Amino acid sequence: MEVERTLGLIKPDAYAKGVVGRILARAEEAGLTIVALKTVHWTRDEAAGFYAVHKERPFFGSLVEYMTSGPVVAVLFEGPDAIKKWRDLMGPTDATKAPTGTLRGDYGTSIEANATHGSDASETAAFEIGYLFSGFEQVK
Ligand code: FUP
Repeated sequence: MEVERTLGLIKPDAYAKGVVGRILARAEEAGLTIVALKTVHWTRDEAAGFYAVHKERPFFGSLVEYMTSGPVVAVLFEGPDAIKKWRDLMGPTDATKAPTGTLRGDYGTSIEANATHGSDASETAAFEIGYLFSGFEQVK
């Protein structure tokens, strides 16, 4: 398995619930290493830039509103097959359909307030990692 890097977000609903530490522990137990970590509270422009790929979608305005409603923890993960590993841990997008034992199933409440984000491919991981972390911060 190739060692990859991926970008994870712990979203405002999970931050407000106080489950950041538990989510990070589950990532580490799954074999992901935390290379870089910080808390941000996005402006509307910052959230819109991160989700620019979705800007024509009907849920975009609501998503930006939600992602600016509170702090978000950004994590640069590294590990074998990291992109898939973190997405498997998150579970499906809609938290109401996500199984117990996945992060979204355990900590999310809706398709929007779904606890976590993860890059879906190596190209998006490169964009998202660069959006959150400077080159200096990415050195381990
Ligand atoms: P995912 O890759 O699982 O995060 O899902 P998507 O890239 O399809 O969607 C990105 C984010 O948009 C989701 F995390 C939540 C939000 N979203 C909605 O609010 N409503 C929708 O119908 C679909 C996605």
